[in-house]
Amino acid sequence: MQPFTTDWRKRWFGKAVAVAQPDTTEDVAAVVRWCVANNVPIVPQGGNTGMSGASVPDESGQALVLSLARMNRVREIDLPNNTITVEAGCILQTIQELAREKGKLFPLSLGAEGSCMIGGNLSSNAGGVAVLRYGNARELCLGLEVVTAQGEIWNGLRGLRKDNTGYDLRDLFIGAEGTLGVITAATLKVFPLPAAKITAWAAVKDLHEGLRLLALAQNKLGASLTAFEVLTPPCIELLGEQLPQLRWPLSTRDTHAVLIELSDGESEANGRAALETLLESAFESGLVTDAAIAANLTQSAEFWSLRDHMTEAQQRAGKNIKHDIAVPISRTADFVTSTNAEIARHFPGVRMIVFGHLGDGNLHYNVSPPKGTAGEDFATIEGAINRITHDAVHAHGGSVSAEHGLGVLRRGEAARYKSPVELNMMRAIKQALDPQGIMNPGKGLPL
Ligand code: FAD
Ligand code: 2HG
Ligand code: ZN
Repeated sequence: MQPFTTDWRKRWFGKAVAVAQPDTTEDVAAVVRWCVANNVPIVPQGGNTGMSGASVPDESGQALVLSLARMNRVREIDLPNNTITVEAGCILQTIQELAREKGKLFPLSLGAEGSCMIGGNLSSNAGGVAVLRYGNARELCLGLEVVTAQGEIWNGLRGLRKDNTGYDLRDLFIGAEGTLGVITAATLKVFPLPAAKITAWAAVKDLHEGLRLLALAQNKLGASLTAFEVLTPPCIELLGEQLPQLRWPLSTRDTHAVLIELSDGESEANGRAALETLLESAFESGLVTDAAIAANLTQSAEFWSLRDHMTEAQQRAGKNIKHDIAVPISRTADFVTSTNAEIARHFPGVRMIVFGHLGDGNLHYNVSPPKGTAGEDFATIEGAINRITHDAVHAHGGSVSAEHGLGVLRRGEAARYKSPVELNMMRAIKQALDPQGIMNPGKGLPL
């Protein structure tokens, strides 16, 4: 059972009464009805790659893990409707490949795509690196099939882009972290496959300049701009230390670096010309000090690999404190400058490993121990660092959980900044849909 009771970060070690792996919706419903009758809490689980401890049971050993891994069939491909309907246990990468085989793009893309599952992506409303252009998991889903907390089956697998027939139940289950019901299948949007994707790294002086480059890129590239990711200088230093085999393509490591990806519907040449024009203009105005455009797909994969290895580089450097924050894009640079200074004042020497989805205003505002130490004292300072960070996020009009969900990690922090009105409405929803409190207790907002 151990792989089902321990999370990906090896931070939470739970116990379960059993692990169930049903392979049909009817069997999921039967398992849920058995849990209702016997008052056994249910922890739905997909790929178990979540970062907030939402997908594993607590230490009581009373909950049942409901793994959707065996529900991995493709139900329908409707190309004229630009939709595919798949079961919750389909691995994200398999869905991307399926879409590609059909000449389409399923754009949800994140580091765990080889093992996370679409039910988990939807339940945590995953983001990733293509949100800027295509939106997060919520925006890619048109319909759901759900087993309710009473063990009934709701077939809401509608492939409609317009449907105003009542409250949007689908959107309640998306991002609910398994606290309202079990997603068993989903109808997903697919898009035209771009003719080419071109990738570049560009060096900018600081995050303010990064934001000016984002505005320029949006103006010049419009909808072709698909990713705009940032690494701050300590991230690049950390990559060099921990993963020296990864080649850094810019002349200096002492820089902020932006990874830009452009998708072109027409041709490689067209896309390349557009990206070159953007970078030329950024050079001329002094915005960009150095840049490298990937010459081919292999090099593009190398560029992405640097970005994708940030989590691993941090793991190798010892204990770390993660913050998955969002602020309005316009306020990201101010937030980082002032909060870095505040943390440095209280905890001199800690390394601010700030990176992520600048184009969405979502940064992984992570903290690693001072160079040469392994962060033995991190458990004792985590609360104080969280307080500084999340108070600053709140003061900047932001969110303490942008894409990783609340799980057990952020439930208290999120509740701290919610108004009683908002919490009461959410409490009413939880009570209406899961009156017995059987679905993933102890995860998400404490309602
Ligand atoms: P799990 O971890 O199994 O579950 C996540 C939540 O969903 C839990 O609350 C669980 O109870 C619930 N759940 C799972 N399946 C169901 C279901 N069928 N019905 C109801 N509830 C369900 N996340 C991002 O958003 N963006 C990133 O860029 C990103 N990068 C990552 C990189 C790495 C290397 C790793 C390890 C993780 C990353 N993540 C990222 C976090 C994580 O991969 C995603 O949140 C992913 O969407 C979780 O999917 P999963 O199948 O592993 O879900
Ligand atoms: C990413 O964007 C993921 O790479 C993981 O969301 C972030 O490791 C992290 O903190
Ligand atoms: Zn992320």
